[in-house]
Amino acid sequence: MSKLAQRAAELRRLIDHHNYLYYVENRPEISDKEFDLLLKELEELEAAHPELRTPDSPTQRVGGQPIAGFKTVPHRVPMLSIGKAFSAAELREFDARVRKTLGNQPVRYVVELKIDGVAVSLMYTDGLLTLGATRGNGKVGDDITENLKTVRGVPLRLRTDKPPPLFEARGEVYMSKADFARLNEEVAARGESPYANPRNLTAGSLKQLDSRITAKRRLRLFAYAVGYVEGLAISSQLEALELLRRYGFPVNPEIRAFDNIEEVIAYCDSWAEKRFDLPYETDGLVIKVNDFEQQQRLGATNKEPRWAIAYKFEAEQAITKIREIQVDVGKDGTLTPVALFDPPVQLCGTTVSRATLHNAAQIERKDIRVGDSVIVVKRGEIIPYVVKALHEARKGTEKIFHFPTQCPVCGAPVVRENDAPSPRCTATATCPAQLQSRIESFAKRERMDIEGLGEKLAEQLVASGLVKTVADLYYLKKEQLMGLERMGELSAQNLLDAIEASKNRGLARLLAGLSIYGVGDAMAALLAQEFPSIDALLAASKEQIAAVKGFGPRRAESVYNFLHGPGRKIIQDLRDAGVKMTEDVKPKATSGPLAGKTIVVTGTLQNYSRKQIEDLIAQYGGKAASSVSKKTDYVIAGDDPGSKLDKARQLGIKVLTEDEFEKLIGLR
Ligand code: 3BD
Repeated sequence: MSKLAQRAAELRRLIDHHNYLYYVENRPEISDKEFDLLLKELEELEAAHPELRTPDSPTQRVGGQPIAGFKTVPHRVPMLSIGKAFSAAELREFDARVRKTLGNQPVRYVVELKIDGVAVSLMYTDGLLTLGATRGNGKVGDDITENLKTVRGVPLRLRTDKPPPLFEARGEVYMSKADFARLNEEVAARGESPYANPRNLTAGSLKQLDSRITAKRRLRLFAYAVGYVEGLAISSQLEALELLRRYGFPVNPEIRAFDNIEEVIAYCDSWAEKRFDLPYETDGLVIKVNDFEQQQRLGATNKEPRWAIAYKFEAEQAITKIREIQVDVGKDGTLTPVALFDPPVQLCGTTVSRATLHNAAQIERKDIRVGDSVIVVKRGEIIPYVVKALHEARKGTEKIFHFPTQCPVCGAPVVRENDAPSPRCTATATCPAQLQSRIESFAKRERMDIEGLGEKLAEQLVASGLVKTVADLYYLKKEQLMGLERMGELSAQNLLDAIEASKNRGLARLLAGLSIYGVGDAMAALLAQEFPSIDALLAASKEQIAAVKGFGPRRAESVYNFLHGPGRKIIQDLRDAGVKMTEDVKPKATSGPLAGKTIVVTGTLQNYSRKQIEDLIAQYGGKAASSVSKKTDYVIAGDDPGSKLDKARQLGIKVLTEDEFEKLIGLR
């Protein structure tokens, strides 16, 4: 061999070795710069001496000439789809079916993260990558060999001296969250519409007719199965994964094996939140029967194996960028940061263009900056929130967010007390933003329940100067209301009737409606329980208030200062208007069917809201708790019960329907 040929071979070996360390073992030994130097030397050598170029040379990874179109290729073994489970209960059903078919033999399950990418097949002939294909419809796919050669971590040659004559690896091609964030921004900067998620951008990249474009997309691979093989016997999934790893494929490090379904479920649950910290997107986990002989006996339907199931995570995630952080002023003056997204993202069927960042403390703790790429999910499928910023996708142009020093609505100074989570506008009485949200909050169903008084009307009442405190609502005149835009006589009368009807909601709901810092619905109820009339409360000292369950000195101080400061006149005006200032306290049951019992409610009930059923439980001497444990006595299950029901069954806790509960306390 000539000196140059020797050097070329040496460079190929070195580059392959360092690629392997980087993409498979995740422990690089040289810097990116040093790596680039090796690659550059080989490229130059091959350019000057084309006869030295081999088909498995790492220089082939940068992509070659564009092609006219993809050939369709059949899969030697069909690439099956996979059944889905959305709850622990469905996993238990899967396990029951598996064990029934196997006549109760012991079963070992392999659990893999379900990478949210694009499934592909890689065929090796005598150890050399000869065909790479998409899954297509499972029977035939597209020949995308040139594109797959550019995927980081795909071995161009198997790392073995004795390769089988034919070997097919299957896996998921994916893009890291950070690469997605950066590349999608480039896509948008070119004026093209951005991709919704890394999977779509991966699919788009694999469909490029010019593999040089694919090469720039920094795609990666995790191998998860062996497809067609000749000249090799493999007897389990764990063996297959081990072989793939030995042959040089990246295999996901989070794969585990378990001997029973409860451990499988616990492992799956352990990923519910942790998955957001992974550098790539996952949409669930795949559970596979390990033993190939057992797999064979379980067989497959015409599209899915009966020996595997995908457990899907609840929350959809999306990656976007924070264009700006806006500041809203809440009812107690708290400044709430709101992230505005660019581009807006689709989540659970709606377009999300903004989400609250909660408070200054959260922004600091999560280190969220303007310009950051972030992961957004919907909590309970409704309210979007920012899980985390992708710090690894930063470019250095991101800006630390500083709260304004003046209220963005009224211009009053803003203060942040020692360890308060957010700064507040100090113009408690006069800031229109605070006043408007206090009125909205006062009129809400669970407080004074003034029908028809929502955001729009609250804004009008404040802007017109008719209302400066919530007490002013009770002094409104019909003629004044009719002076407001789009307010006829009928609507004005309806509003006055609704305000009149709100006078007898009782002290707890009134206190909750006053927007006293630190006093929400639950705290107001506790306060009214202890001091069932406003006069009793006004007569109470700070210490007496602090002694109320759940209060303490800080909250007590806030209540006391309100009652004897800005709240004094408001309360007087409310009283003069005839608003009820006492609470009809229900006697606490110390006996009765639920005395000393702890009860958890899950799912949607027919006849009660969550608060109503919890009140009922308390009224009959029981305690409502939010999570199921060994100490739980009953679980009341409504429609769509969650994991609490599974947990209760597991722990053997008595589960009641709504009817059974009503019978238990003697309502039926
Ligand atoms: C993954 C099938 C079996 C071998 C069939 C059990 C459906 C996409 O990380 N195992 C994995 C992953 C995907 C898998 C199997 N293991 N099938 C797996 C998979 N760790 N994503 N998939 N696929 C791959 C699919 N793709 C497109 C359209 C319909 N189905």
